[in-house]
Amino acid sequence: MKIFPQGFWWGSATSAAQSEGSSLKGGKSASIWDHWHAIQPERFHNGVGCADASTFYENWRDDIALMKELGHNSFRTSIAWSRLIPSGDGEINQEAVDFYSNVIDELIEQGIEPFINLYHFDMPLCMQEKGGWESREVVDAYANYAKTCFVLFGDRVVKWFTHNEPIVPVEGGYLYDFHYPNIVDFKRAATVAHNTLVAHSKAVIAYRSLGLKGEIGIILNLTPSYPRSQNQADLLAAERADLLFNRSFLDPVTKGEYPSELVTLLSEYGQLPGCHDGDLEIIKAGVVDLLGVNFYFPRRVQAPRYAPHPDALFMPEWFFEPYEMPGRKMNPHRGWEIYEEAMYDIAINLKDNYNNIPWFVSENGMGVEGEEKFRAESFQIQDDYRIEFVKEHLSWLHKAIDEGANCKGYHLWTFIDCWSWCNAYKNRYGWIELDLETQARRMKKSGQWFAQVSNDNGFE
Ligand code: BGP
Repeated sequence: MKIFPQGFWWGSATSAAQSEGSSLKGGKSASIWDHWHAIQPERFHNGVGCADASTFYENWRDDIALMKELGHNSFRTSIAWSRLIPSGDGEINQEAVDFYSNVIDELIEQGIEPFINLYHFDMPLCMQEKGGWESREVVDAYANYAKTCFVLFGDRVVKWFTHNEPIVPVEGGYLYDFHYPNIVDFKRAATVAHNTLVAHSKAVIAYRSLGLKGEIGIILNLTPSYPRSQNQADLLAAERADLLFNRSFLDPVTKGEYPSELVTLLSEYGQLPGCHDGDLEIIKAGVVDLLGVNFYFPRRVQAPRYAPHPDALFMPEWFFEPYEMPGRKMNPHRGWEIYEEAMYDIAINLKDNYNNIPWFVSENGMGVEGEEKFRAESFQIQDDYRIEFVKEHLSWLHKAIDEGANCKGYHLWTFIDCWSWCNAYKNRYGWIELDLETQARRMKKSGQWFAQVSNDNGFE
């Protein structure tokens, strides 16, 4: 048996926009996702937006009962800023307070600890119209919103997270065109990243100023960068990818400052973000108590083969190129590489280079397109591939914990098949299947397996 430390967190994660639905009901204002879908539905898989998602806004009580059946002792979701404070900064929506309060109370009642995240890609449209993360007014509005959440729910919620994968809106919205506002401009992207970090730190400062008994952290997607070879040029490419995509957030939130190599690199290319006096002190105060790590697939890189075109836009890919390792193991249903050992590498990196900070796996999972083809006669989805995927990742995690890694738990992405941004319902990830027509929920084979694992606090 591989047994995990006592009190290990077993659960799953989702986010407000991806699960609640009722996206323009209950007093909620539009987020950038509602808006983008309204103006460009063709950017979404099958044209599906987040209006209904998995109807958690109506079905939360039954869904929490299912979480209990799955053996969850913890569960992460987020609060939608545009639901709680529809004008972004100002009046609180009482219906939203009641909704989140009820969800939190019911989770606690069922023995499931709520982990609450404040921002999961879902900028209120009215705040985006003021400039989104490029605007310091929006940064301050976010800090007020965060404080409001702590005051309203901080008596019961003791695990808070300021952002989920903050680099993704930077990449999607300001570099690679897969989030609204579809800007491609490195310097603006760097400003968005910097301001997000300032917003994070202001929320941490606000939380600590209230003297509540709880922990505050952030959730980062840490994607280890593996070089094609040990050649100096490949090693440098991997180092740069790591610097830009992992350490840009990981270092400030754990050590209170940007890596000096990153500052040197960006200033060399004239790409440093707009920074205000006092920002670096604010960032120093944003060191977290707890880190969530999302991991899906590794990043393999090689040294770039070509010099950038003199007129090309400055991009991270000036420093590395993706590398497809021959023989790599694939999840053919999503097109992502599977590399379970990365779990161990992440854990050991945090132990050796980040002061063994307390952390947990806040997302890991296997997306499958066309999952209905795995339905058995019994009607249940026979997702043995997902069981295998989770088991292998957990095995590497277990080994790292044995060697002293400070990992506190494992949350799958996700509890129930959910709407996922531009991919909508293309890739299914849940322990529980969602029938899009009827909204019926049905436990997959992996859900039953996970209930056993969580009950036994380990597996064979
Ligand atoms: C993560 C996000 C989640 C979720 C997941 C699956 O990076 O934090 O919000 O969307 O990716 O993504 P996809 O459906 O594109 O496979």
